[in-house]
Amino acid sequence: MIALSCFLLSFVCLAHSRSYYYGQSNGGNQGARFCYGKANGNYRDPDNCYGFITCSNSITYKMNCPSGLKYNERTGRCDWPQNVQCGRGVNEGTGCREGSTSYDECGQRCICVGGQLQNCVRIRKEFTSLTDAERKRHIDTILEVTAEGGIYRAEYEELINEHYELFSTGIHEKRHFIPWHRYYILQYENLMRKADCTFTATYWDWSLDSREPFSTGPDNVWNKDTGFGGNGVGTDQNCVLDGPFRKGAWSRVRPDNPPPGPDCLTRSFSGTAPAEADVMEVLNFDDFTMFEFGLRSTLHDNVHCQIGATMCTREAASAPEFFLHHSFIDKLWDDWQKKSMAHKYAYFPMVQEDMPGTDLRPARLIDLSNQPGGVSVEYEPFKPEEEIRANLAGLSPSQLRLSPRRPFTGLSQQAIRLFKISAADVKEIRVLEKWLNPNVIEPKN
Ligand SMILES: [Cu+2]
Repeated sequence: MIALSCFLLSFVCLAHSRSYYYGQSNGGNQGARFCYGKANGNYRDPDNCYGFITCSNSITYKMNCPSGLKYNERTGRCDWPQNVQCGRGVNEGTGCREGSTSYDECGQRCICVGGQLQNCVRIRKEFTSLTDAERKRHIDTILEVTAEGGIYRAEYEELINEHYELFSTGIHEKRHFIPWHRYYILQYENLMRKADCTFTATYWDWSLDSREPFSTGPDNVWNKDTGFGGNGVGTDQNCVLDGPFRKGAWSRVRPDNPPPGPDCLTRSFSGTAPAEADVMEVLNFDDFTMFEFGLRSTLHDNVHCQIGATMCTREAASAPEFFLHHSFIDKLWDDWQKKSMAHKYAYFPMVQEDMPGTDLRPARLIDLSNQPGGVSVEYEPFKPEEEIRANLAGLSPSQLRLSPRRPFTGLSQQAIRLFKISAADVKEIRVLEKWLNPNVIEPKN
């Protein structure tokens, strides 16, 4: 009722709304100087749809609309929200309760500070925890950005080929592997957000004991209707023939002078991914070198080549599922980092060498809440995974070793060749595999 009468008598109400000088610039280019050189009158607040800025004799006043109304630039008055187009990137948050958690229009989780949404965080979720509508939007954005002839295609190609070019320059070795790929996921996410600012990278937890990693059921990543499509078809060079990235419907990025192989996205599922208990055992290593080695070889390298085909070549990043897999690997680093400050800042501050293809030291990527560009990221825990972890959490290392788990398939020869793993490292990997699971399955190829 108050809002309605205010709407009808907006200028009367405006006289009652809170107003104050802009203090320090709050990160935008406005601030106390917003009104310098401007004619007296009302202006759109670049940071806030629920208010506006009044300039009077070059003095800046920030004004709030009556509760629930937004400032309509066209009429110069506060108006019903449905009549107002609030520009992208504009903070819609005023009206938020001080200290409360709110989401901005790009889906970032923010804190309300002084009527503004601040400390906004991108929340990366497990792909299968998304609703069907969210899955569709996620994949539609990927399709839009990757579309041949689309406005983002050139930038996308450049990003994908970067991984191909840099493949053997250290980005798959201890000193750069996890931070470089953390940065790479961020570049991918930033590109997708140009098409849809609500996009965040999603991860795929392949370790769920309750689910076959390569099933194509409606819950799974590999579903043709709500996911990334299924396995490649052997009689057609392992091309993927269903789902959004199927042959004929989607164009995979190839490098200049591509190595022999089909242009379609290919997959060749084989073996079984490590189980949740195996993942927990790797997370339980407190020594960075052991943790990183287990994460990179037994979890990362292995699953790359279990998806197989495109994902088991230097062109792996051209497979859309590359970012699902790497986001999970990145989440596992984050899980490990959360164990203590010593874990968080382990090893990388000592690497005095820029990451290949960047002018950033690996240490710049350590803090997920302060990524390059001031981006803050969090991985949302995945419920089924959390439950298993909670069940296993109370176990001592020896009890954990005895806890039942699905046997996984060991590292394949293809993976050993792709990642140029030395004979000495292969020996260590075999020991680790046996230690994680005495029933480790011998890989076929
Ligand atoms: Cu890689």
